[in-house]
Amino acid sequence: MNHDGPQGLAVSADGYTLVPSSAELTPGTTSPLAFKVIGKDGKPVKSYTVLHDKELHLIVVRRDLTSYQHVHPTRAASGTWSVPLSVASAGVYKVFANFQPSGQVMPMPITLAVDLMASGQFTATTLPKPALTATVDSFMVALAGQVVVGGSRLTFTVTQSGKPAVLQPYLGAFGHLVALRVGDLAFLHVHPEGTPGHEHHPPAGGKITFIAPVPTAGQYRLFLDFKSGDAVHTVEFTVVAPRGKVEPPPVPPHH
Ligand SMILES: [Cu+2]
Repeated sequence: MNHDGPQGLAVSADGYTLVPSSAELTPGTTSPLAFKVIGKDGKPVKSYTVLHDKELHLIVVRRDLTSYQHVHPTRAASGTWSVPLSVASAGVYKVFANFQPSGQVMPMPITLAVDLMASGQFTATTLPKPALTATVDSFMVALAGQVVVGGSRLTFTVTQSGKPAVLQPYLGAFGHLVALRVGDLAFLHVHPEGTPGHEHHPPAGGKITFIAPVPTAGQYRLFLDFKSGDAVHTVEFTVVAPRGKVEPPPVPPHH
């Protein structure tokens, strides 16, 4: 599997399978979501490498790219993960588990995903148009940098009442960015610029920069988690990676 490309399109990959204990969610209630990651030996995986302070990151989003949640389940000794989860409305929810099992030949994070169904009247939300600013809670966030195929340098500037926001470290970084491709919800693991673990000082001017390796032209929905005022906030952007702006690298001649 090409780990640089999009992930999260399969429930089973690289010998690992995501197995939820139920395929259903009940809208309007908080109930435990339980699941296992089954390994190559057919048993639940019990040994993980910590990524961004956690053994496993769980992203939940409705298929129309609304209702985004990024939560951290706890693991029982048996290998079963669980997290209290509440979804407000009916619809099909895609659940991504992002983790790195210990002992892989080539240690790489893996993202598996499964659809869970919340029964009831479903009204799809239209994706917001591309925009370079977005608001969440009392924050305004401006996005600078063009999303391009191959690699994009994106800088988010977080302000509050017109002044740079005071950002606090959250899970070993000052921001966490997930990009989902519109159409198939392919999951892009986006790394913050700089060396993780060395970001001890808040970034100047409320700025957070990421390198986003967008694999194809098309629309993406970006979800940026940041911490300020002792609370985690998630701001969302629709962006377009244009076609043909960046030439693919030349194919080396064969001898
Ligand atoms: Cu996480």
